[in-house]
Amino acid sequence: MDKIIDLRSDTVTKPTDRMREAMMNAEVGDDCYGEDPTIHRLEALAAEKIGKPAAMYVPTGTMGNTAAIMTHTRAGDYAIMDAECHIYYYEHGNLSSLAGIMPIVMNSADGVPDLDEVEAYLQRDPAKFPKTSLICLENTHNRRGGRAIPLDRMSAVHELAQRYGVPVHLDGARVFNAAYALGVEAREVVSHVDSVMFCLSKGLCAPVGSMLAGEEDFIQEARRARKRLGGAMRQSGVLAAAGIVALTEMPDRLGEDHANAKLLAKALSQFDELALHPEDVHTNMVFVDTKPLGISAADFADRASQHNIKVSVYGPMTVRMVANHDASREDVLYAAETLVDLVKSLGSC
Ligand code: TLP
Repeated sequence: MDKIIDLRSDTVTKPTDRMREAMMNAEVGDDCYGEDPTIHRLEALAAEKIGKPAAMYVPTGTMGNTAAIMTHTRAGDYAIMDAECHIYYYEHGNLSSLAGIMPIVMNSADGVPDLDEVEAYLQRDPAKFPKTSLICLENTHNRRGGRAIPLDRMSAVHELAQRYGVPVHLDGARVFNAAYALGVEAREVVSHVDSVMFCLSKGLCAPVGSMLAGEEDFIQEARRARKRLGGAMRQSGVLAAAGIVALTEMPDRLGEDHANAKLLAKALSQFDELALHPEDVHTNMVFVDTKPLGISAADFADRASQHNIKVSVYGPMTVRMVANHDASREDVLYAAETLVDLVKSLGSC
């Protein structure tokens, strides 16, 4: 196969023809004057789809999360989150360097902090201890296997947080994948949090952009945080036009990616030593532990790339593959077959 099959992430997806066409024809204005009609349309559509009163367009998911944290908290406060969450693990300490937050990281199998542990922080006397002013969740949870967190796990955290008047922010970069896997509307997932960031530029294929959604006054304040972060843009309607196509046309096809990920996992599950269980693949991500193969993740990725398959090195001994729009069923079948041969050739399984 000549084509490069890129399974490193769903972020590698290119804009569809319909997106390119919409971008070409987008009506634009200066969004810093509030004059971009396409941005207005995207923000209204996003708010409506996600079931929150208001939404704001941001260039990246990282900026959306950072703006949310800056808006919900004050410097010196605690924010509670999972140790493997994107905000803590990948966002270059923005929560501390830009929002002045002390992260309290907790560990759990599914990425939802333990309620008793959370409550112990919420009960601390704010006169003596830093105030816990935010709890962050992630759904789907990237580093926990692309897991779709069940709604009762989210609502339990939300109910507890509400009792103490503390908001919950969701890193919902892939909230439409979560909704698809749970068989509910995205707005239902988001009904268990106060604010959400979700990405248009991952499985939904937009070239750029994410949304931050929440109450009107929260979003109004978050616009100031976005400005401080340098994310207030001018004729950004040209990008938002692709975002509108992403939101209207792409969520319903995410099931194809989930089925392709499952196919890949099923093929590799024939090797008992890999301990890869297809039922643990909830959405579009497949993780492979390369340790039983006796090679590093980088070595595995290198060997896969010799067969035109790109995978992502997710840890010294962990490889991640993400099914996405730009890798067809045929491509994934080829990748599955090739990776099975690769594993066999290593001879340790
Ligand atoms: N995730 C990327 C990498 O940064 C790891 C990927 O390939 O998965 N939240 C979650 C849960 C994410 O997975 C990501 C990107 C973000 C936020 C950040 O989005 P961007 O890249 O738009 O800042």
